[in-house]
Amino acid sequence: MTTLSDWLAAQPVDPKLASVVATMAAASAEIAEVLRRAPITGQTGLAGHTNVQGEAQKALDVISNDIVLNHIRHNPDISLLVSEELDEAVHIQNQGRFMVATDPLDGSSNLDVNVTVGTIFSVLDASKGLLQRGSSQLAAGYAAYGPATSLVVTFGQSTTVFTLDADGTFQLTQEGLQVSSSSGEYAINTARERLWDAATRGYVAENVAGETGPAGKRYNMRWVGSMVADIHRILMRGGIFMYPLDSETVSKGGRLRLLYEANPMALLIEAAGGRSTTGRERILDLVPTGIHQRVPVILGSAEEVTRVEGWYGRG
Ligand code: P6P
Repeated sequence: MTTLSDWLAAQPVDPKLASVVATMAAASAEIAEVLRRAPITGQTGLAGHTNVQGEAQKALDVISNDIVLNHIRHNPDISLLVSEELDEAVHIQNQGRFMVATDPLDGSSNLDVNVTVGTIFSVLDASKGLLQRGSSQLAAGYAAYGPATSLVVTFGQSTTVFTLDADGTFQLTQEGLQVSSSSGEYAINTARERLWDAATRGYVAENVAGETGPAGKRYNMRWVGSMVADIHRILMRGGIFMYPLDSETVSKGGRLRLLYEANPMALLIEAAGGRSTTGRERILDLVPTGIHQRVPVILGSAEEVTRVEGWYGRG
């Protein structure tokens, strides 16, 4: 087996950039350990305050953010941190070339029912400012805390999967992921159907119509309610993930955050041959307006995303 550190050493990238991925992997391994025992140690439940999104922070949101911050502070090549759990960007030190944008514990509302959650991260050149297009990302990845802890990373050209071993090292378990177009799985919160626009409604109706409908194949709907879990399934066996604009989210620009959810996931999906869009434009082309900006997110197999765009193109 190849360890993450051996694999990183063999990548044609700046070793300092590789060290940022290693830092986020080490933070994820520590978070995985905390999550595994949280019901025993009593670290579940609310932290008693809200984040910039106005969402009640769970104790583990804050703990995970602190773990990431602690690891980042020990990497001299990281100078800036943007986190869902912090209102403002944090200057770690002046010299480091890299900035990390992270959702330290995405999907944490699932923790109480022991469903997969994750840590999402994006790596950018700190000298180019906080609000860079997703296409400027130098690396992206996530840890999925499920039956196994998976670490999925890209430097933009391919998407690679590692699995956390009992000794705390990540072992290479899959290389060169390709988002399959043959899957008939779509992920969307169908309880919001009454809020959808015509494009979302039209695309989903084609899926529901199954083999005899315009899509010409049978579909299954999967919605975990944890972006990392849904995206990991799509990377591993195809499909499409949708959190589109609807009549409720339109006022905020969307539900999911651009810098530390949509952009890193879009880079991972596109590096695996998939596509990412807001419905009208490529996610990685968006120029952010703020570090906590929300956007519509539609990403997954190229064929499915293209069909969704066709519905948006109908006006
Ligand atoms: P809903 C989790 O809170 C999250 O940010 C994503 O991980 C997930 O995909 C989405 O929200 C779930 O949203 O509306 O189904 O609760």
